Amino acid sequence: PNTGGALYPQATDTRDMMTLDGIWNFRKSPTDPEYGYRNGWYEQDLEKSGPVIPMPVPSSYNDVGEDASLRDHVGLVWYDRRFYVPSSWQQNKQRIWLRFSSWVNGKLVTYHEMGHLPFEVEITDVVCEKGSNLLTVVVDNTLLSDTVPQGSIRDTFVGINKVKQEQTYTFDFFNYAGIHRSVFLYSTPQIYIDDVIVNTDIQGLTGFIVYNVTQKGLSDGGSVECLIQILDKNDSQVAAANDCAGLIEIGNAHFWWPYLMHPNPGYLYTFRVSLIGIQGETIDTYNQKIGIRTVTWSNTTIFINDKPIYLKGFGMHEDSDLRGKGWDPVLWVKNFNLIRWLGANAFRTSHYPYAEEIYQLADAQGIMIIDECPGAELKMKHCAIKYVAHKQSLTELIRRDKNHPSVVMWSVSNEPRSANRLADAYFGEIVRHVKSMDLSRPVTIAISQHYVADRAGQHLDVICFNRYNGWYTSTGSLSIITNNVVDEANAWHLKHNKPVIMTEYGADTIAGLHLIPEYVWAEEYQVALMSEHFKAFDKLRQAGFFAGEFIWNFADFKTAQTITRVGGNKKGIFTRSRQPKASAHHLRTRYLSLAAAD
Ligand code: GCB
Repeated sequence: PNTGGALYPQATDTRDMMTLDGIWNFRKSPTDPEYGYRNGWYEQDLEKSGPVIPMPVPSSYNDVGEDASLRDHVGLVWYDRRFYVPSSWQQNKQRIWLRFSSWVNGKLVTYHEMGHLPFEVEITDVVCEKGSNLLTVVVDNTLLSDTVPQGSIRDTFVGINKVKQEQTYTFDFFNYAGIHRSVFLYSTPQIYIDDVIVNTDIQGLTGFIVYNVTQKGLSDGGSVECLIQILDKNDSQVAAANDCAGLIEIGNAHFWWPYLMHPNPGYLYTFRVSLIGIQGETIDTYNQKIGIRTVTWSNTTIFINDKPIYLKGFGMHEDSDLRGKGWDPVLWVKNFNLIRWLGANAFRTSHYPYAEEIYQLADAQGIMIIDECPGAELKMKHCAIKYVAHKQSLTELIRRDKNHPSVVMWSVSNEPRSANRLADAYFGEIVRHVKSMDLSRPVTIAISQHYVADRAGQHLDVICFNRYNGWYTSTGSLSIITNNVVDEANAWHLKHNKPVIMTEYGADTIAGLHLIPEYVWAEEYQVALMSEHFKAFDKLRQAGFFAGEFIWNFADFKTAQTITRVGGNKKGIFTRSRQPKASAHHLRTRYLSLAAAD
C-alpha cells in the first residue's frame, strides 16, 4: 500500500531529514524465494543469519562485483543496515517516516511493486526509543508478463538438470536492480502537510497560482489554518494568502522559461506552506519550488507561455559505468552541463521515471521533460492485468511530478504494440485516466508502429514517433532518409491533425572508429545520418506542425547481451563516460543555430 510520499522529503523549521545512504549489508537469495524469510534474514542477529557483502546505496548492485552471477542474478536480494533515530525527534513527538520499501526490526512495514517511483511508510511505532534499529529491504528484479515493464524467465538446463534461471526481456536497456535512489528517514509533526498541488496561469505580466494544500493527522473537531507565502529567488516575500486552497496573483511575475528562450530561464519561486494552530503557532512548514508557466497546444503547435516552442533534445537513460542506474549527482550535474553546452532544451525520460533530483535540476535550468511512465514496449496480451499496473504507474508518476514546471508532457508508453485491435480501447482508457488527474499537460506515446496500423494515436494530444531510417531499415543507405522522414511525419499529421515530434532516430557508433565513405558504426556515418534527418526536420518546420526532434541517445548505455550490441547500445552522441563523439559537435552546431533563430 502506498501511504504517502507525494512530497519530496525536506528539513524545515518543523521537520528533520537524513538519508540512509552509504554502505549496506547485502546478499543474494538462492532461487527459492522463501529461503531468506525462512532463515530469518530480517532478524537482529546478523551473524546467525549468514555472511553478507558490502553494497553501496544508492547504486545498482549488478556491476559492483566481479562475477557474472551477481550481474545476472534473477530474483530476490536482501539489503540491511542499522540506523538510529535522533532522540530529539522522539522527544518532540514527531512522526517518523521511511521513504521506500522495507522491513524494520523484524516487522513488515511496507511493500511496493514497480521500480522508479517513490513510496513511504510511517514507522513511528516500530522504531526503538533507544539503541539501533535494523532496516532490511528485499528487492526483487523478476520481470514477468504482468509486471511493468514486462519480461519472462527462462530455465537453463545442462542435460536434464536445471542450472539457472535467466531473465529475458525485449526492451533495450540492462535490467539493473538494487536500491537505486536515496533512502530517507525524516520526521514530521503529528499534524502535517500531506500534499501540495500547484497549477499556474498567466495573463499579460501577471502570474496566477492555483493551489490546494492537504493535511493529515488532525483529530476530530480540530482545525488548522494555512499560511501561504510566495518567495522570490532571493527569498523575499512577494505574495501571501491565508487559505488552504485558492488563487494567488503575482503582478510583474518572473515566468518560467525554457533554456535559451529567455536570458533568465528556469525561474523558480518558493511556495511556502505553513499550518497554523489555533494559538497562532506554526505546526508544520513545507517549501515547494514552483515555476509560473503555461503549456498549451493546438493541432499544430506546442506553446510555453503562449510562445510556440520547438523541442530540441534526446532520449536518455539513467545509466553509467559501475553505478548502473544508481542516482549519482556528479553524473547528472555533468549531464545537465552537457545538455546546455549542446544548446538543447528538452529530453524524454526514456523509458521510466528518473530520480526526483533530476527533475529539480531541470526545473532550475529550464530544461523541458517528456515524462515517461515505465510502460516500455508494452505487449497487448494480458491486457486486463497490465491495465491495473499501468494505470497505477501513471497515478504514482503524476502524484510525484505534478508540480515540476520542467515536465511539459506525459508519455504513457514507449513503442507499445499499438497496432493490436485491443490498443484502441486500452489507450483510450489510459489517456482518460491521465486526464482525470492532470489536464494541464499534453499526453503522448512514442509510437513505432506504422501510421496506418496504429490505433493509439487518436487518443493523444501530440504524436511522437520513433524511426530508424538508414539503420534498422535500409541499413547504410543515407539517401532514403530525408524523404522517408518527411513523408512519415506528414502522414501522421494528416491522419490525426496534431503536432508531431520525432522522438527517436539514430545510429550505433563506436567512438574513434573512422571510415570514409561513411560506413555503419563509424563516427562519419552517425554524422551523415544526422545531416539527412536535419534536412527533413527543416522541411517539416516549414510545414508548420513539426514540434521537435529528439536524437537517440544522449550517451551510450548498457543493454542485455546480444550480438547486435557491442558493449551495449552505442547510439549515444556521448560515450558512456560522457565524452563527445563527432555527432555531439554536429548536434551542437544545429541546436545552437536553431536557438539563435527562435
Ligand atoms: C527503440 C527503443 C529504444 C532502443 C532503440 C535502439 O526503438 O525505443 O529503447 O534503444 O530503439 O537503439 O534500438
